[in-house]
Amino acid sequence: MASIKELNYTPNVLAKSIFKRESSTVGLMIPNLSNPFFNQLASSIEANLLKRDYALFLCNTNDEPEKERYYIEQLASHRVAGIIASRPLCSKPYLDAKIPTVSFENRISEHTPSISTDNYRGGFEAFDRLYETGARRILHLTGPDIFEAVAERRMGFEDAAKRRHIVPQVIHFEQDFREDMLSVSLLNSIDWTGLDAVFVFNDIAAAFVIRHLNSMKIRIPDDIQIIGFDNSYIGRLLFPSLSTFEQSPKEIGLGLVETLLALIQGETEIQTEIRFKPKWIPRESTK
Ligand code: XLF
Repeated sequence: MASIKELNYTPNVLAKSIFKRESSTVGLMIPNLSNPFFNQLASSIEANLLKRDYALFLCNTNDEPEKERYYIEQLASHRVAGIIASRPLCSKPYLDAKIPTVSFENRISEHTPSISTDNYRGGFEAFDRLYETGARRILHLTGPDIFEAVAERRMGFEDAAKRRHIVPQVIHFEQDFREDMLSVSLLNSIDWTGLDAVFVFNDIAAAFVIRHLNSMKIRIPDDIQIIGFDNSYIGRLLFPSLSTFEQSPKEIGLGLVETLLALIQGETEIQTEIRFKPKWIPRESTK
């Protein structure tokens, strides 16, 4: 102990991990750092890992499979103990790397544990809630279908509409929200005057819609009601504040970390699909 103090010794974690063939670092793939939901999810995962003495290697994949493949190689060469892949867009590279992995949303394989929200149910309920307030001309602004959660929200929404004999309008954003979308906007091409309500695939995209409607002096919720998805903190900062469905980063982050650590420890009885219930959060943007 005296020598450790005197020499100001710190262990060489890298050397130790080469010797043990594994480190106490976990790789976290985040698909979009501009989206507040993913900030909150990353914070929750980091806090849960820290409590268990694991450090984080953060990889911003930008929803690009190329970057994802690059990071999988990096993580493998750093001998990470495991990977948490959010919204992964490739699967073979994860399976080839043979590192314990869990995903948030998009499934990597039927054996790779995955955690998500019951998105179908959220989409279904979003339609019903709007319908019950009298809205009939309803638009769904959805995202790319390669995001499984988003496709499920759309399917739930469309099935609920079909049950009421309504054909909703559906418009696709080509990607999750990015800052460059502020300049060239798909929103300019939509005829908002013919609508009673909009269900937007996530809160950050809904924030973008609220900003646009405010600039056009369209009153929310009197002229158009809006529902988002996530319950990320941005919904409370907006005016009017956003009604939404909550998927809890706390619950999801804890679930991802516990499942990954169980995998790392070699447990065999691991649930491969965990779904959390979305929770309705009514605020000012709906009636
Ligand atoms: O992938 C979906 C789309 O966006 C994810 O759950 C999110 O709602 C996060 O904002």
